[in-house]
Amino acid sequence: MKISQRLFHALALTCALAFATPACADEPIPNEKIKRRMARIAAIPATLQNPDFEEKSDTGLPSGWSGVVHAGNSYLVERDDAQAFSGKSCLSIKNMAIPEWGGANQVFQAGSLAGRDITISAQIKAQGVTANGFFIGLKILRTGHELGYFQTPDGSITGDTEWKKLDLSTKLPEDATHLELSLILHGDGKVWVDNLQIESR
Ligand SMILES: [Ca+2]
Repeated sequence: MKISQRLFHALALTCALAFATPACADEPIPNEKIKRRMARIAAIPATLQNPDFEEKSDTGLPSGWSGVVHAGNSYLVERDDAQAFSGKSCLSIKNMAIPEWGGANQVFQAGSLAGRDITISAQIKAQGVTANGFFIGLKILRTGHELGYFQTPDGSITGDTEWKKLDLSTKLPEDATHLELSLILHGDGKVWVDNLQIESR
């Protein structure tokens, strides 16, 4: 596993455990804690939300998406109304001169995708992007336990590019319950992301 993959993998695992940490066998858990944990799991959407980034939230992010950054204000992650590939809006991720990675992610239920071959694709535009560049990451979960992690190769999107399709294919295990999809810029520069799609067969 490369360094960038290890760094991001550590963060992604932390995010996963935040929504469904397994109970310790010898440690009683207060009812309120269990209720909060169950409420977090119940709130996870059934399908990928806002894949074309058209809907905006109060935070400036596209609704349904959360910002994830390596440190502080190192990356500006927001909905962009000026550069859409499809519709009127897209997601933009801009480095603010502080390393080293940032972007957006979303957890949703695996549902009918479990056990199937899937391909996740997105359109990406880049400006001044340095290595390792932009990647799509996918973590496969079974309610708090990680079953696998995949991402597009380092160097797939660097430099300056017009809209270009990037995709990630894998077979999901039958017992997958949730998926965590991440759109991450690891390096300097700015990317725009749009027209995210998940195909299954
Ligand atoms: Ca769009």
